[in-house]
Amino acid sequence: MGRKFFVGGNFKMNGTISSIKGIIDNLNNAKLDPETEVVIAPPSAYLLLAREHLRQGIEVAAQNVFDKPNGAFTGEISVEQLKDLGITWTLVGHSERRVLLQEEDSFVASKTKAAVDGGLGVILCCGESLEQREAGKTIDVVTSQLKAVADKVSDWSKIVIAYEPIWAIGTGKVATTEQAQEVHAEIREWLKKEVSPEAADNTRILYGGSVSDKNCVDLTKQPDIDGFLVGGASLKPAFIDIINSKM
Ligand code: G2H
Repeated sequence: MGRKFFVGGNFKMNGTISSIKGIIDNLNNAKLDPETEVVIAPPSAYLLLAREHLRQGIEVAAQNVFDKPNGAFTGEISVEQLKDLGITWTLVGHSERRVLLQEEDSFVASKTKAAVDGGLGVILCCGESLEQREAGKTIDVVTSQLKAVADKVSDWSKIVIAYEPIWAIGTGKVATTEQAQEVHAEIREWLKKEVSPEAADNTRILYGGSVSDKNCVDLTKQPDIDGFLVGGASLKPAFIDIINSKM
């Protein structure tokens, strides 16, 4: 079976009750490609609202989760609490958290393990800075971020990888289709060697970083690009066109 195309919308710290309801109404009323899996990730305060208003068949993701089951962890949300809200996915390791909140690879891996063990799907983000790319370290950086997870997690069936070069995030500077494909192919090769041939065949690898309705169609034609993690454009009506970019 082929890998099902996957489009995630990462709202980041954007939106209000009214604007998020508007995005959801738009999704509920749109004709979406049935061959594409769609997941939206609103800020945590709006997860329940999103789940309650969104039609069945579109899933909701948290933007983050904690690696402990419960207790004195002010400000954090557990896997069980997300499941209690009907949330089936979580993002983990977004570069904005890795950079701004100094989340280390081992912490990202620990959260991935907690989420997978608890039965959540994980959109595991990885990617290099411009400085690392220019130093020729892209593959080393990305594979070491992934290796930290592989050291703790052996079942990758609930993990979707999102390759998001930091220099392309929110900058309007999208990676070229060749740059993205090259890294995606290397990630798949790494999965084959370090996890399993089955994980290499089945794991979806998304591209993220300034994806828009203008650049998405070319990216879909690359053999190792299995979907997108969309930030800014997921807040706009163009998100529907990105979801339907394979049609
Ligand atoms: C990368 C992406 C979504 P944007 O962060 O995760 O955001 O599409 O705004 O670059």
